[in-house]
Amino acid sequence: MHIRVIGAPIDLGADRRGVDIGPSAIRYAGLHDHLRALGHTVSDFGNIHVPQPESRPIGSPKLKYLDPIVEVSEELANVVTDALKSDQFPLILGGDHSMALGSISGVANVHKNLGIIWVDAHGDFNIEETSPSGNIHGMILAALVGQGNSRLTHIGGWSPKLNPENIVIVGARDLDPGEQDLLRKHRVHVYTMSDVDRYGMSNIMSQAIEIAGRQDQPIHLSLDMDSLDPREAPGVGTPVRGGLSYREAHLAMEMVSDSKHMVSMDVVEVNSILDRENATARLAVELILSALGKKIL
Ligand code: HAR
Ligand code: MN
Ligand code: MN
Ligand code: MN
Repeated sequence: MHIRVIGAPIDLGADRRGVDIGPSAIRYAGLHDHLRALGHTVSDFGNIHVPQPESRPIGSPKLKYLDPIVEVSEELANVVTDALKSDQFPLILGGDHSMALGSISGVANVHKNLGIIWVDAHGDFNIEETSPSGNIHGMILAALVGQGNSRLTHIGGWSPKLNPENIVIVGARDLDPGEQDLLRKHRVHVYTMSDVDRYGMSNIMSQAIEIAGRQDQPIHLSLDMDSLDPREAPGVGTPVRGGLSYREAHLAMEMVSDSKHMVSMDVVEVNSILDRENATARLAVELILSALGKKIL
């Protein structure tokens, strides 16, 4: 496979600085060499341009940095669409999870019935009215199904990008009250950590792939590193205890790889200021490799 690495050093969607270093930290952990050792060809677009938060007004406290986030999303969507049209696999490195608005909008330009596997401690299904923080990284999935502020929902001039019934969230353990109502109302499939405990990751991922990939639908995988337990992934902006174990996360990636449905992937929320000796970025590389075909034997 030809993998197109795209850096999206965006930290406008969250409150804590440090995720803007994420793309460099993941590259520095040896991403390209490891991907080539797996047999892939790799090219690197570099990073898309993201304005520094200090250089732009924050705007409404209910939708912080809306203007620059929309600008960055438009650009990222175009870069991702171009990669897919050139038969390349887009691997987008964040940045906070607001970057998935651009990446998934770009994939949806090419794949009309797109399934999503969203591995995350959070639902990222808030709208302005339900968000406790005004941070746009917590609103991305809602925006992609057409809910919330129209500038977020209409990247590329159209909406909705996703059918909520094609979305599966895995690893959830921190959902806001209004967000829970929205997830139920839109019938998003949510597998909580409690579900992972009860049924095991193997069963959960079989179901997730069956839902997101039904009728041979392509799947976009969005991996938020805060899905992992903070003991494994300390370098994230919003750690939540009780997350995925090292092996659970690898198994999830391996099963997505084996499904052969994945057409694009993003890896987000690596916060290098909070990380310890690049451990979270190194783990991100390991998980990317499992998602892209690495086998133990
Ligand atoms: N749900 C909270 C909010 O909307 C926290 C969201 C934190 N999100 C992430 N991405 N780190 O998953 O503000
Ligand atoms: Mn997230
Ligand atoms: Mn998260
Ligand atoms: Mn199939």
